[in-house]
Amino acid sequence: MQSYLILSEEVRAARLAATPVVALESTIISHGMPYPQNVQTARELEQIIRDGGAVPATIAVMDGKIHIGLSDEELELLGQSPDAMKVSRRDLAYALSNGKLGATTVAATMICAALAGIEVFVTGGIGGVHRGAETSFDISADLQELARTSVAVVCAGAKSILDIGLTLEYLETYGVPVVSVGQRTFPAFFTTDSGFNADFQLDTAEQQAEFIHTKWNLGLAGGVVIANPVPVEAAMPKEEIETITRQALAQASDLGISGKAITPFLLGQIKHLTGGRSLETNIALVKNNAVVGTQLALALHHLRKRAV
Ligand code: PSU
Ligand code: MN
Repeated sequence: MQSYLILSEEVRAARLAATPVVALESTIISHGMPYPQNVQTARELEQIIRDGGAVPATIAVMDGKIHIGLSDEELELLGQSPDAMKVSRRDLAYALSNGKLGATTVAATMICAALAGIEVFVTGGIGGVHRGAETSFDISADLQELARTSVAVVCAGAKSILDIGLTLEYLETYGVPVVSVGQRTFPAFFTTDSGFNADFQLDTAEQQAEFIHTKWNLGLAGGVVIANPVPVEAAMPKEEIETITRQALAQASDLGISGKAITPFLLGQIKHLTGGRSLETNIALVKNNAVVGTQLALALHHLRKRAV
């Protein structure tokens, strides 16, 4: 299994020095943002993690290997490859056995992080139950992954392209705790308030670490959603996002787009319809998540040291 993994030099050194590592996904680089802002943001995220005292590991699939930590050239390659394969749990073995350039989703990044022994993963937003899922059956594989793979996922909630109420119901059924940071409500990516409460509010990294440590110590495998709202000054107006989301959903339905293409299509339309302003919000929220994720990784690390 380990033969599928290639660790960057920085991650290998972190291992030896027992420095905590924070995983980052790559779909955000290849599909989530335009070049060159995507590469620049990826580098800034990595630097935020270093400045916080941990080591970043951006995860992607290349040349038949899972890369845990990317070199500058690899980041650049991915940033200039909007046609990189979108790799979720289903696609991972195919992408590896066929030597594809693959950007990992939340689900696939969780799998790869767990294989590499990384407990904390920072992203923008998780996938979920799509609006109309009662007929389309479109439920992101991210949710099943959260149910089974023991990685804490720091995100800014889920976009309102999804049915957030049903997403939270699904997570409850599968025993995935949804923790909010600094507020009671579950955030909706571009906006701070989805209109639904998270399960638990835990504001400090120490509280979050204690909770996660207890869950896993009990033998309750599976992920935890750490939902960190976008900073208020960077949030988008709620009504505007709702209007744009409805437009994007109508276009997807007119064009008959479904399956794995739907999420990238909706994300792309939203970016287009907001005239690029959503990009600034997006960048601000992931950076904020990187800060919270780094603190969590350090707090978990300290807990473990105390425990042994
Ligand atoms: N939601 C976002 N931004 C994203 C994604 C979702 O706000 O970039 C990406 C993530 O990689 C996520 C994936 O794991 O889309 C979910 O796709 P699907 O719905 O096809 O499972
Ligand atoms: Mn889907």
